[in-house]
Amino acid sequence: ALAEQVNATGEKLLAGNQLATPLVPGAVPSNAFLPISNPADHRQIVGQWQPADSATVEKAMVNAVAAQPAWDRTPPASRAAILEHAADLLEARTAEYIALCVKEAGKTIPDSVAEVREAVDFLRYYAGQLRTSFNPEPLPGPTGESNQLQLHGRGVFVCISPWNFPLAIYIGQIAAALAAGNAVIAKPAEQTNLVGYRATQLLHEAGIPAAVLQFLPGDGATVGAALTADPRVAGVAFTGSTDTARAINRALAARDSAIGVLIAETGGQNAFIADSSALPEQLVKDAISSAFTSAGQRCSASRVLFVQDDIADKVMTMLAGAMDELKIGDPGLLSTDIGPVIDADALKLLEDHAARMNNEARLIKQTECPEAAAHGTYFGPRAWELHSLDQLHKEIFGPALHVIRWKADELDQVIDAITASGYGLTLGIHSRIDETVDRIASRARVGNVYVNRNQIGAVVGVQPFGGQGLSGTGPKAGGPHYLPRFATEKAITINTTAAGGNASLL
Ligand code: UN1
Repeated sequence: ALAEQVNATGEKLLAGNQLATPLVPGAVPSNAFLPISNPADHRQIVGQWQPADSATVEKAMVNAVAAQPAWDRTPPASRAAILEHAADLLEARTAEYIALCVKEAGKTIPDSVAEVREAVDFLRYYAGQLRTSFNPEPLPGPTGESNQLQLHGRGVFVCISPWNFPLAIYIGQIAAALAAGNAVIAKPAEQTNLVGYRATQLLHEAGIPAAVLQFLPGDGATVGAALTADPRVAGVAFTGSTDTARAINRALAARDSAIGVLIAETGGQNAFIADSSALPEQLVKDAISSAFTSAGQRCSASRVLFVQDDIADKVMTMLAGAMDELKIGDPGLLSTDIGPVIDADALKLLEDHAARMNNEARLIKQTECPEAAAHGTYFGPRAWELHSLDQLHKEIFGPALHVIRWKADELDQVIDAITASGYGLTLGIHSRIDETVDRIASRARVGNVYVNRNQIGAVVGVQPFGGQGLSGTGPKAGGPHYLPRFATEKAITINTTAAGGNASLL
């Protein structure tokens, strides 16, 4: 029933020629229209979008600067109530947002359901934290003096979000930035402007003032670069590639203005380590789900499975068998396990990687795509056996798994090789030996460790998500330290004696 509802909503969407335009009060609309195509079938046009021009970027900045102080003075409980209202609206319109994620981002229905769930969770989590932790806190001090610690928005925050979680991460970043009292300018990935546009409208409907949250679609080189170079920007929340995070960091640092804050969640070269005590059936099931769910387009996904040599042949045979069972196809069908990758550029990177791997490594399995996939950007899941992690360079973003064997006395070397990659996002461990689990978990320099389960799908408030090193700056999204990073602290001290005029704070 859900699939039918989603597909009916999706058909209506396609028929309605959806349009995503900048949401910037007072801006003059441009005449440029760019098509949005369905990754599962690029002949299908889902809608159109209008990139923001430089006059619109400037207008957004002026609006945001003017609107932020009043938003910051809005009591935390009132800001929280708006975010909670947005969560209710989103839940009530789940089918519409699932359809958008399926049609614009090529996400499967289960992935899209999880996406809406996570967005709702982010709204409620930050709203809850706002209610409990953002009220002025009285501090101790000598008699005749009153001290108070307050949290305020930093000013204008820019949120730059990825296409792989077009709703959850888009809303998660914005919800935190707004909760803390900032005005927000949101620039989603170009591939998923429609989801961003509709989510922004929903937040406005819930009560966020139009100038406090503005939607600014555009490409990274023009809109993104103009925003991050602007001295009026207090901070940037970014999820995407490590290279782009570096460029943003440089742009913020180069400004002749206040030192900007960067909260970045970037890539991973995530490993899964299994020793000979692992249960092969469970290991293969968890490795498949970690490597191939969402067509492997998660920064949390498994890229390298390190398996102890005693069980390696058995695991690889089982892996090949299980990969044969994967259903690749239309993300709008509930039976589909793996949908398309996002676009032709992503597919090209994967195909180039596959060509190199076919030369340098042993192909364990290539799952074939059905004929119907010819019009979409599909990449059949693949697994190769490598002899060293050095054979992988940058993050590979798609359904590609690499297997490396290790011998009993090589465990520390395996962990050190993972650390040497520089990335530090997720790590999976499959072992029934407590000492081994402990040794790996304590030595590894990563943000999220998952033991005897899959290594994706962090739940807001349960598994705060984010990494270290090349994988990001922290703090972890959906954890207690994320929201405070969007705020600045102000301590107020008042002389309350008669000499101070008996002043007090409201
Ligand atoms: C990302 O892929 O950009 O745990 C990060 C997970 C997700 C990953 C999101 N929270 O699988």
